[in-house]
Amino acid sequence: MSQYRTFTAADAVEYAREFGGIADPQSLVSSQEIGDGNLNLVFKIFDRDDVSRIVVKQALPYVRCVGESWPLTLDRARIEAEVLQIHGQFCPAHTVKILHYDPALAVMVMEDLSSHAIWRGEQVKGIDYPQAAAQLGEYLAQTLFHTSDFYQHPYQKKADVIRFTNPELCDITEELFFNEPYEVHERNGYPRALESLVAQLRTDDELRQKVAGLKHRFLSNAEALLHGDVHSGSIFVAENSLKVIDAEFGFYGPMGFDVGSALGNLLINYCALPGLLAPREAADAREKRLDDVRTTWQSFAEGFLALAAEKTRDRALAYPGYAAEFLAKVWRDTLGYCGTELIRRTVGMSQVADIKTIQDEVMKAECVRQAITLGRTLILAADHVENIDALIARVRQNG
Ligand code: SR1
Ligand code: MG
Repeated sequence: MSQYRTFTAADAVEYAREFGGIADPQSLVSSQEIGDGNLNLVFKIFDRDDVSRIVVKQALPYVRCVGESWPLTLDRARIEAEVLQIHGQFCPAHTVKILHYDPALAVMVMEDLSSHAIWRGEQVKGIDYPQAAAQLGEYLAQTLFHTSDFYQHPYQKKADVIRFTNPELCDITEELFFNEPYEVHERNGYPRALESLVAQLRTDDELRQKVAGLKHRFLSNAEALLHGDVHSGSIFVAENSLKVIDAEFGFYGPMGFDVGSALGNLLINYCALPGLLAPREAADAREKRLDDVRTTWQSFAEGFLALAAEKTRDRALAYPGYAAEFLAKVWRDTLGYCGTELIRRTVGMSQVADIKTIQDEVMKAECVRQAITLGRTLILAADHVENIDALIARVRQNG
């Protein structure tokens, strides 16, 4: 077992040579630290021709975007690598390939995705990837079905619930999604012009009760091995390709959390587009984003039902009609978690480029207002929005 130390650029090259599985390891000569997320170091490793060949990612023992005052478990690297390996087993086409990992160093080596771009950045620029939503729905269906009680042996499922118990990372989500946006909190950040709207969230009893229910289900519904942080910044896209990365928030939780997080990020982009693009381009891009929302859900739902019909192993859960009934519960959760993602990304700590890139402060406040009101509507109306058409209609009504 190696002892933990924080990697330098040279360490990362050395490590990639040893564990990258490259035929000519000595051709790897340099690296660049490119991590722009909140938590980790990420090194791209280059060969002599300056071609990026492989990625080395290391967890730091604290939250990178805050500093050493917020310590964080290194075990998240094990969770990330093992979740991605399991998701890769069930959905290899859309899961980044983990080539090697070392729990003691909290390091993993993974395939280079330089031929791809981060989906969020592309959405901010108004660049469309018509196949991405169907592929994301496929990833969600495959990973969530195959790790659930529909498919897993009950002993294996229970062992995996223990193996993927992830208290520190779940605690971040529990605070950032379900508590802080509904309190006065030093980590919150939103346009001052929206103070009264945000203050109303704190005193809205019906909303707070719904959020309590969503948090309770997040805490206790061990339905499937979630990615735990499915947002457009954790998804690489290229022409006809989509790869999900960054599963350190993985744990056994409610399926609707992953699906709702995915839809919530698409809808944040929808709300932000008028602040990012000229009016005609923004209108076109908004329609495409709504298509993405529809396609992601449909691809997930159809994929899940097809897998359930064909591959359910549990005799009781295989009873005709049960999978569809369960999917209706996932839909209601999806709407609720989608709403909490919209609110936590605009009121809470984890702001996103879709909003941050908007230059005009008045426009930014208007886009954030839309995201907050849409989030609130979805949380409150989750039990009454019957299907994807009704969701799209609600989004349009919101503005
Ligand atoms: C302190 S971590 C803040 C956020 O960044 C991650 O990507 C997760 O979304 C988390 O909520
Ligand atoms: Mg991440």
